[in-house]
Amino acid sequence: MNTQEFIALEKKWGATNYKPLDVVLERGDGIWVWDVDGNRYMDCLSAYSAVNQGHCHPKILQTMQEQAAKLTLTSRAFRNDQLGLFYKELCELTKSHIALPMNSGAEAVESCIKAVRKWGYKVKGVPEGQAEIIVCENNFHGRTVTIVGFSTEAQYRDGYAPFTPGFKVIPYGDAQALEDAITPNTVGFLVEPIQGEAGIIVPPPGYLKDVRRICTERNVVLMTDEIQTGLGRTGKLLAEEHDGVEADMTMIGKALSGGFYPVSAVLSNTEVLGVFQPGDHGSTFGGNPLACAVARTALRVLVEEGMIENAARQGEYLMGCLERIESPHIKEVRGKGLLIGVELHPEAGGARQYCEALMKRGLLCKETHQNVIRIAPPLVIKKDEVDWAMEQFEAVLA
Ligand code: IF1
Repeated sequence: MNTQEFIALEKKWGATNYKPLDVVLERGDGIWVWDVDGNRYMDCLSAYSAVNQGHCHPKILQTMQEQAAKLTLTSRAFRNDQLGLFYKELCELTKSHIALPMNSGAEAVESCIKAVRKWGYKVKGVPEGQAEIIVCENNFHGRTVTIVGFSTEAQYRDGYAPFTPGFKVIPYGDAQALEDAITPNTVGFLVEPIQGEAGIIVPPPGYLKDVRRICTERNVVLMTDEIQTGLGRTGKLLAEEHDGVEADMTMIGKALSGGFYPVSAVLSNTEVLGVFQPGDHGSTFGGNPLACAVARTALRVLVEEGMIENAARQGEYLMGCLERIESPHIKEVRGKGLLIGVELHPEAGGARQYCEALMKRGLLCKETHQNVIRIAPPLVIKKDEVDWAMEQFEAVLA
């Protein structure tokens, strides 16, 4: 079958909750993917930062094959020989006290919300049912009803009410707004170190440091959503490190498995996540041996193969190249490491058409909202590959 035949199948049988580019991929290797017609593309989305290690990383593949042939799922009714090692290696790498294993990013966020509410009632002494969590405008934390309930993006909320109460929205990047919004019932502040879906919005320098201070002073749990910014994407293991900040709870996902399997986790100090007693929370697949084995190798290659440092180096180089492109369409280039957004002027006619033009030149990017082209290649990209990508970008944008 060719591209059009695959597209026809999707149109005939599938829900239409996405509008993908009309490219049908069948193979990936490192930063490259190939479509069913044999065309090669550089993946500059990395599955929304889930393939930081590059497509089909051979070592993660080998682990997956070996573990899949041994034991894939036990449920948490019994123990397995991968979970304890996963906990230890993950917590030591991220300087966390304890971790909770889940599957999707949204589940990690929901788990955080449940833990911080319970901490509010059991530890902080907030009256039952009165816990408040503060979030930011233009946040993206997943697609469950509770999470879209505190989204400020109309489309993500439309038609899904009634929503979960107990959330307050403040402007992003404004520490004073956080200070002013905290009440005696505030239990947590949930924030992305860089807002991804909002269009790669980088907060003012020192924002997270200020927020850290305020949360400590007011006994509010600082919860950072690093599901997209974490695991090397911004040139640090966790983006919060750019501000020298350690959150009380951190959510990770996506690249935690290198794109091989849904694996997410909540990282925490003992005080907050320690509120969960047996039976308080759970998941059929959370902490399964296949997920843990894959995640252990995904973390190991991320560190051992210098991907984090490479993201910092190539990201800085890529940003410089983009800033030097003379184009009437480019309004702003922003980001950190290999999480980069190119905002176009509205007159440019929208980012989608540039993504389609880039696709024709062998580069896969995704627009976010109307005018921002997101550039987020796997962290294994080399300088000469950045140069090739910039040639295509320049040809399309200049
Ligand atoms: C889609 C983008 C959207 C996330 C952050 C939690 C989650 C995500 C910071 C939930 C997921 C994905 C979801 C996917 C597109 C993509 C995305 F920002 F990455 F571009 F939507 F905003 N926190 N982001 O970015 O993790 O449950 O998906 O594993 O929903 O269209 P998940």
